[in-house]
Amino acid sequence: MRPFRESPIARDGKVLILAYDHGLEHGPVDFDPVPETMNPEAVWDIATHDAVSAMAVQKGVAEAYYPSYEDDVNLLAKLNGTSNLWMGEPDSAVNWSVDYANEIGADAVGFTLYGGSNNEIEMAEEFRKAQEAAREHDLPVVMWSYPRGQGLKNDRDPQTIAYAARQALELGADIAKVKYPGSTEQMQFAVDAAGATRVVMSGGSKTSDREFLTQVKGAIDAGAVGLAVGRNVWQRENPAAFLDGLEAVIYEETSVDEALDR
Ligand code: FBP
Repeated sequence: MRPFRESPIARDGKVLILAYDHGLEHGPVDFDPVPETMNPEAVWDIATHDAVSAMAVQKGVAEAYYPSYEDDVNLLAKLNGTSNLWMGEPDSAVNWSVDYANEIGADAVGFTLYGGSNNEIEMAEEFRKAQEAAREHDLPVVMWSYPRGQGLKNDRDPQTIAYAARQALELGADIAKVKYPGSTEQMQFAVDAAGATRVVMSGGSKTSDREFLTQVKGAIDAGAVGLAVGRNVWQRENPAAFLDGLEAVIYEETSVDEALDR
């Protein structure tokens, strides 16, 4: 396997994935705070910021818009996804193949695993197919490792998040995208559990600039290689200014105060 620093979705060994699959996962409600974000072009434009090392989208958004952005943005093909209209046990349909993502020009693939769901076994088998196909195309694999489902009481429990990070290693992901457990120490436990698999923090619903940058700083200090974020960037009135701050914390490892001054 090639060294992570040379990964097509990393910059100097760090990662900032801009996620924009919310139209499927949550529905148009996520675009309400900044109505222009309903138009995918508005978010592809945000992804041209230097801080963004890849943009994660579903197949339809890649097919329709990536050709206009392929010179400026790295594509992370989010292979599976479910709508919020689905009321069953957590599950995620595989919406495109790795071969097709590769044909469109993907630089990496992403896949959700709901560990603990009654559908975990099928999801892990689908992940196996995608992971092995990605290896054939030399595409890095990012696992959205989100324990959830009937039996799960608290998906923020540090043990659960470390388990999610470990699942990503055990199943062969290059990067595990996990929720921030709440402190640097707890995140470090997840990073340790992930071993050779790199860890990125998952964004979550929008918080204040300082609160979010503090979490990101906590993750970086814990050894995470970066962030996969959606709403905390494009639900802001000035996403480019906030990306300047994230760039400082992730790539230059500045303090939060310094990043807020950018
Ligand atoms: P956010 O930073 O907006 O949370 O986006 C990250 C992400 O994983 C998206 O890729 C996805 O659409 C969303 O979160 C799923 O959120 P959840 O399933 O936790 O509601």
